[in-house]
Amino acid sequence: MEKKKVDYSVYLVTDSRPEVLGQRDFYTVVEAALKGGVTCVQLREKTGDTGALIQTARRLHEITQRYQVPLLINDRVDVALAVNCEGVHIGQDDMSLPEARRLLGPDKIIGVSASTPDEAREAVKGGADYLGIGTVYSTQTKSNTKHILGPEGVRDILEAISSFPKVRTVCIGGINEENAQEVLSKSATSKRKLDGIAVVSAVMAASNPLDAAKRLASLTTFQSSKIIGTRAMQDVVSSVPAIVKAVHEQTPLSHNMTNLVVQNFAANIALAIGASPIMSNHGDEAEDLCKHKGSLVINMGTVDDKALGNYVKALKAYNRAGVPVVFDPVGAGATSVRRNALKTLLDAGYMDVVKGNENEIKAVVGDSSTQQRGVDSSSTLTDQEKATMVENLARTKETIVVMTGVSDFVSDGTRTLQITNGHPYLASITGSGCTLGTTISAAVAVWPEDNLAAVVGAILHYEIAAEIAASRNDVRGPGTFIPAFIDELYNIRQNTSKGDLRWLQRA
Ligand code: 3NM
Ligand code: MG
Repeated sequence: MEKKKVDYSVYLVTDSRPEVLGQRDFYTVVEAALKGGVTCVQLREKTGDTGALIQTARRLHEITQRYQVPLLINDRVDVALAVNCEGVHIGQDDMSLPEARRLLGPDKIIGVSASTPDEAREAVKGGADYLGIGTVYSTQTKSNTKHILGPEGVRDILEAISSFPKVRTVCIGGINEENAQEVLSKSATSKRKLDGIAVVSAVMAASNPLDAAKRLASLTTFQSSKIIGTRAMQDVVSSVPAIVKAVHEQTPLSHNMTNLVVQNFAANIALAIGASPIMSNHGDEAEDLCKHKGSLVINMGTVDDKALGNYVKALKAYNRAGVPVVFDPVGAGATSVRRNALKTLLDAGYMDVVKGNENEIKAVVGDSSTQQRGVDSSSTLTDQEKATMVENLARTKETIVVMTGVSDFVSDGTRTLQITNGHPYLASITGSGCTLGTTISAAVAVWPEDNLAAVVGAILHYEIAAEIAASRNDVRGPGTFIPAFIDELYNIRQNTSKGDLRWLQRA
């Protein structure tokens, strides 16, 4: 069993005391939990003779091995050595980490309890394989618990170890089916989330340990991000016609500080959806422009020092006026110039919407694991990872985050949606990402009551227009697609204002 590959998602800590176990057989309960989907077992016995403990550990190890699940022994390095199981878990008052490591060698798993950021950092620096972070909620199971951390306290600890990506983490203390998902999502930072939950009573005291383990396993596979259900999606989509119509009727100003490549195209797209475009790159003009009903798009696609100064000026003016800003960090991870521009802009003010492709959003998160070649998009993340990333970023920046791609992911930190509309031609023309930013800017300008719905409305208007255009007989490729796309953006807006919503059936 390779220790790097251990799954910590549902970590069972055993307890054989009658007040937890009742009349039931210890081994039967643990085996039921393994059948239900427990991924890691810790034998925790605080009393009893060493000989008996070794016997229990040996018998338990035979069971866990059948399920290919690691067995760790609480506190007792000697017992772990005697039965040659996968490792130990040590508390702050137990044998020290260096001593345990010396006895067990590099291949055994050593987990350490941490209840403060300092304890966590020290354990990680000392080579702990995972941390048991607790106590999350008050619990009857352990008497000498220290701080009650809550999800926020767990989050502070995850934050403290954010520069140590290899150490795994579980939380412990009062975790059950009701609060597991909340703890996982509220403790997550943009850089990392818990690898699992550790429970005693939620499984050991459950009337049906197999089902209890199964339900916990199903909660943790979704981890922190849950793509919202159809019901909530319908609620968001139900306001889309009103949003498209509001742009048409209110003609919001879409102030674009955008790159040289797409200025003309973006202005045409803005006109097609019913917005009023102004392409102004002079920072001092923002002071006047932000007085109108509208919003600002900052697109750093052809950034230079002068442009950056202008973006900062405009961002501050719009922030002062409380008027929305849409940020498009084009090519953000590609060069050091762009990474610096990104940092300058993020530090300079607040963005209501951050929209980018996978590499750009990774750059905003601060993940430099993939070097972006240019402004084109590529993908290494699964849908679930994308959903988690946008949700975490949206929550920490208190903004709406859009990650575009074959599927788009949109989140406000609580509601996370996947949108699968669009057409491959959008990837074959220049400026399709940039002009989506323009479309979003018009929608957020007219729909302050729900920025997430505004962004979803803009994406659906834009991507469904692309689908309809691409299916037209006169469209034979990306070139003929462009004018047809502008037509269909215009047609959707006109139809919606007349109450014809057939286009939205494609959502
Ligand atoms: N360690 P339950 S809390 C074994 O805070 C243990 O380090 C804790 O039991 C810590 O899941 C705890 O029944 C008991 O609340 C957790
Ligand atoms: Mg201990």
